[in-house]
Amino acid sequence: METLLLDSKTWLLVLTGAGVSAESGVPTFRGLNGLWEGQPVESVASPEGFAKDPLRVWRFYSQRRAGAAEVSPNPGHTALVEWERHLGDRFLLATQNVDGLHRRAGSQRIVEMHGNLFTTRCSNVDCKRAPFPDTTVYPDGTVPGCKDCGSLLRPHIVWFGEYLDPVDLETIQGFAQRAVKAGGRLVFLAAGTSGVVYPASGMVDQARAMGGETWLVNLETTESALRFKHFIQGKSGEVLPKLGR
Ligand code: BJW
Repeated sequence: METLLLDSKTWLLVLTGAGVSAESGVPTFRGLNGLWEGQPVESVASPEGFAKDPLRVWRFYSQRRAGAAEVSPNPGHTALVEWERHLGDRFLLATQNVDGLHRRAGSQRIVEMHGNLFTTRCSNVDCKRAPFPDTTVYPDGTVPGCKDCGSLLRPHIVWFGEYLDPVDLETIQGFAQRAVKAGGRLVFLAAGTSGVVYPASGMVDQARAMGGETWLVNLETTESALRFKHFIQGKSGEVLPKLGR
């Protein structure tokens, strides 16, 4: 197996997806054919889905909360924590995962691009209430309300058709720009992601355009694998702990 040099010149930007949590027992998205209760995931992970049936959306997220609370980080998560300790501020983890497992493993230099399953916010954009930690598994048939304005509360998740937080995107872009400016060796590594959801799917092209080295670790060969220079096929929990040197 190829190995990835993590020396004093290396600036490592890692993108993770659902596959990294698969070995912990969290289902992937496209693995379920993008379906939940026989309906497309978009029907519960979109503003339109929430407007139409908030009870159903909270049932989906409450089930996910209950499932994620029961699982633990795996060796793939731990390997990333070790790389972060080794590289310090020359490391950044951008995750599409909302399950919180990277933080539970100990990752600190992390951007949760698609939000966090255990954070709730008010659905009223004019409400001043800030997003807040919330591990509640709401009983079926319940939709929580905002104590400040009475509007419905919603999961703090980036749904289909919603914009990612520009601060998060700037953090990621700023990291890559700092690497180039410092004359470092920019490495972009994606793990456990199908690479179909924008804007995360475009990160490999941006890294390549900036002269970065590109690596993909994935269980299956995906169409997006062609856009990476290095592709290692395997489980992230087995590959990542052996990859860095
Ligand atoms: C293993 C493994 C192991 C298994 N080891 N590997 C048409 C064209 C282009 C773009 C669009 C379009 N129509 C709409 C869009 C935009 C849309 C989009 O990209 N859609 C695509 C589906 C086409 N994107 C958006 O809407 C984003 N916002 C946006 O673009 O704003 C601008 C805009 C505004 C208005 C209109 C249009 C644009 C927001 C995206 C938010 C993503 N949200 C979700 C769901 C909510 C989160 C939640 O509830 O959890 O986030 S989608 C879902 O996919 C989830 C994931 O984070 C995301 C990525 O999936 P991921 O992580 O890659 O998982 P999988 O399952 O796809 O893949 C797992 C992989 O792991 C597989 O390859 C396995 O082989 C592998 N694997 N076990 C290693 N052990």
